[in-house]
Amino acid sequence: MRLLHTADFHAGKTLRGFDRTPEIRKALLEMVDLCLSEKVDAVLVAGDLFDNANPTADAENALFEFFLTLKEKGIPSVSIAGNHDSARRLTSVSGLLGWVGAQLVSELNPKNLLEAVKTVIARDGSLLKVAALPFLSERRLIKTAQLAEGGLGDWRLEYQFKLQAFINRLATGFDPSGVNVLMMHTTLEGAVNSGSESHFKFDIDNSYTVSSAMLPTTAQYVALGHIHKSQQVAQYPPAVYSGSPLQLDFGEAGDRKSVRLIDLEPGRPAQIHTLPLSSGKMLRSARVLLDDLDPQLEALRDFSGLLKVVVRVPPGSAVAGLKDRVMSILPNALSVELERLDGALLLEAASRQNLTPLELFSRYYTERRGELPDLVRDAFSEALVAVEEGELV
Ligand SMILES: [Mn+2]
Repeated sequence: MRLLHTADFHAGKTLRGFDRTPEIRKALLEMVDLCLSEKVDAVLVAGDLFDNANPTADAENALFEFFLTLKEKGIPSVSIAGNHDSARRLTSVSGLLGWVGAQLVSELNPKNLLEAVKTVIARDGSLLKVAALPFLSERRLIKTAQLAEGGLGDWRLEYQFKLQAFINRLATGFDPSGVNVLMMHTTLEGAVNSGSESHFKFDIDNSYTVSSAMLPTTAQYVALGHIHKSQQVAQYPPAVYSGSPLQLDFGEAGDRKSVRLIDLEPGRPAQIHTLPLSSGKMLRSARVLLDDLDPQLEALRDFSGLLKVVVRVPPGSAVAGLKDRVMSILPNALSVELERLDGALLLEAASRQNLTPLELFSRYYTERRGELPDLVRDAFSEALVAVEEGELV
């Protein structure tokens, strides 16, 4: 059996007001083509189908078109909700999607956790079991745990132990006569984030991380989502981030995007291959000096992707109209930032129109404290989902 593993579509994503959904749609159709040329038997999507809790109609259209096209080709799929998704919103369409062979687990049923172990008859007719664990915030996890039937463990223990109990319970739904896979949207310890400057490893004491020691050895493959950089984090069982299908943020500039193909037989080790994707635009951050600006901008004209331009200006320089000047030479510059040569950021009182709440927060954070760390970004996104779902007042 051959599986295709992908994650982190972020349909509905805008970058500094620029809608990435057309690129996401293309990337999803590119994946369907790969499914056909590579004879894929089932697809796994490890969360963050959408970029936010209230995705645009175009974003929904792109995602549903993906599932419908897979259905036409006879390829079943299993997806989970990620931290950017509204679990409740996905739950509202999961019944319908199930009718086109796209199984979706967005929330755990505390009365029957094994509902999250999906049985798939793959295109080649063989049996696949997917233990599909959606993203669980600490808040949601505690709520589910409190409601769950007894005997799962001590809920006073920390997040990891609670999650471990869920993983163990789901693993009891595996079937040794078939192929068994665990899918999660989480941070596995040892994962490396995107962003060339910050090759930092996640803190072990971050309660949202999962240790590879928690992964069941009965899983033949662990399909991960959440980290956008493609990487294999653990060997036994193999735990892999497929990464996002396109460079979603300037922190991912330069990342090569791909999907994983996994060849699996019951009871046998996985054979894992990486296949590149080419649909998304390239992102690039460029630093230029105010002195001698135009030749430096001209040199960037060959770049056909999306640009972030940081202009370094000596203290006291006049910067009025600078942004327009950059944009007139480089219409593909989504963002023009000014940075004084002493390192301080000079933010223009630029238009806040078309910026998402996350972009506004990111700008606010950058202005006050510097580069927005991914962990803070995720915490903000999660809080935003909770507010939009009316869980926090
Ligand atoms: Mn994501």
